[in-house]
Amino acid sequence: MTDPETETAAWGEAAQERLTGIGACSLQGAGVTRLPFTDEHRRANEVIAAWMHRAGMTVSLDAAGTLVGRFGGKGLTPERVLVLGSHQDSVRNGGRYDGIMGVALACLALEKARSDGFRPDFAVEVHAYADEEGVRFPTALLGPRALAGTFDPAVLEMQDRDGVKLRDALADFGGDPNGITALKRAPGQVVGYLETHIEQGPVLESAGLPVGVVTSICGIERNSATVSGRTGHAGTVPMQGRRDALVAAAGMITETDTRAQAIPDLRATIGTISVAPGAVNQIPETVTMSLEVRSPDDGTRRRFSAEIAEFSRGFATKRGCEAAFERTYEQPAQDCHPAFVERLQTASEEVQGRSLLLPSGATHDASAMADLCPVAMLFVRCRGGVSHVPEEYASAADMGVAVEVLSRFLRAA
Ligand code: HGY
Ligand code: MN
Ligand code: MN
Repeated sequence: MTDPETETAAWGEAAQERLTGIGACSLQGAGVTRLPFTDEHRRANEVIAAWMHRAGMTVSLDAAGTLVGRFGGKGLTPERVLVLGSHQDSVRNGGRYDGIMGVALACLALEKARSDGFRPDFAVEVHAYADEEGVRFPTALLGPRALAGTFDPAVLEMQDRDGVKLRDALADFGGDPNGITALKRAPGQVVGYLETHIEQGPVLESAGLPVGVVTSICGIERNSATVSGRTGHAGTVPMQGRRDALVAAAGMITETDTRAQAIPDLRATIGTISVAPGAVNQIPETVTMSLEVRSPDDGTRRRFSAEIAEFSRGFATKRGCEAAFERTYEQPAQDCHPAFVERLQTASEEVQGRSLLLPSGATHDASAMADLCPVAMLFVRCRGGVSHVPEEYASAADMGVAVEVLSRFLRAA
C-alpha cells in the first residue's frame, strides 16, 4: 500500500506525462496551436478518448464537436449527471495546460475515485469542448452553449480567416450542425459542472499554494470595429484633408487604453487589426480590429464599450472617416455555486492544509455552463502567472494535489 503522498505524486506525474504527450497534437511552431475541427484536434480527441476509456467511460462525439466520456448511471431518463471537463483547443502558440489540463485531471480523478471505491448513483461525464478560445472563429463556447440552450445558430455562418464556415468545419469533423439545438439538457438533469484549469495568473504562486477555489468568473464581450476612410497616393495626397482610416483607428486605440486604465478590474484589449489596401504607398482606407472588454461587473463592461463606440464614431467623423461596431460575442459574469465552493474548500484544506478563494479574470467553459447548472472551478498554480504563451507551466506535484481534491469532491457528491 503506497503512502498517500507518494500516490498523490504519482497521479501528478501521470498528468504531466499526458499533457506533455497531447501537446504534440499541435501545428508546428512554438508552444501549442490546436484550433477546433482541425487535424490537430482530431489527433487530440484520439488521445483523450483513450484517457476516457481508461477511466471506464464510454466515449462519443456530440453534434457540437464535444468529446463526451460517460461513466455509471442507471440508464434512467433523464439521468442525473455530474459533468467535469474543459476545452481541448488552444490559442496560437499557447501553452500545454490551458484547457486540456481540465480534461486530463478529470479523467485521472475519476480513475482514482473509482480505485477508492467510488460507485455513484448518478452518471459522471467528462467533456472535452472543441472551441473555448474563439481564435479560429469569432465566437466561442459552442459546446457548453449547446448544452445550456444558449447556442445561437447564426454563429454557424461565421468564417475563419480562410473563409471556411464554422458549419462546414464542424460537419467535416464529424459534428452535426443541424443537431446542435437538440443537445440542450433538461433543467435539473445536470446537477453541476466542475472545471479544473491552470490559474493563468500569479495569485496561487504568491500564496505558495498548489490549488485555489474560484469564486466568480468575469464577464466578457468581443466587438468587431470597422473604420472606413479613403485611400489615395501616399505621395500626392496632401496631409491636410486626408481620410486615413489607420490614423482614426490609432486615436480610438489610445483612447480605449486611457479610459480602461482608469476603471479598476476592467480589461480592454485590441488584439487583432487589419489594414486595407495595406501597401506602403497607399493611404489606409479600411481598418478592421477587435475590441475585447472584460469586467467582473456586466454593467461597467457594457457602459465602457458603448462609450468607446460613441467616442470612436465622433473621432472618426472629425478625421473624415466612419467607425462602426458590431458585437460578435458576449458572456455575462458568473458566480460559482456556494455549496460546490465550500466542498472544494473542504477538500483543499484536507489535502493542502488550507484553502484560498480567488476570482477568475479569464473566462472559461464554466461561464456558459453556469446558464445550465451550478458550476465550480479549481485553479492550479501557474508558474510566473503566465499563460497563452509557450512558457505556460504547472508542476506534476500541484496537479497531483488537484487530482486528489477532485476525487474527494466526487466521492462527497
Ligand atoms: O480568453 C480567455 O479568458 C480564455 O482563455 N479563453
Ligand atoms: Mn485560454
Ligand atoms: Mn482556458
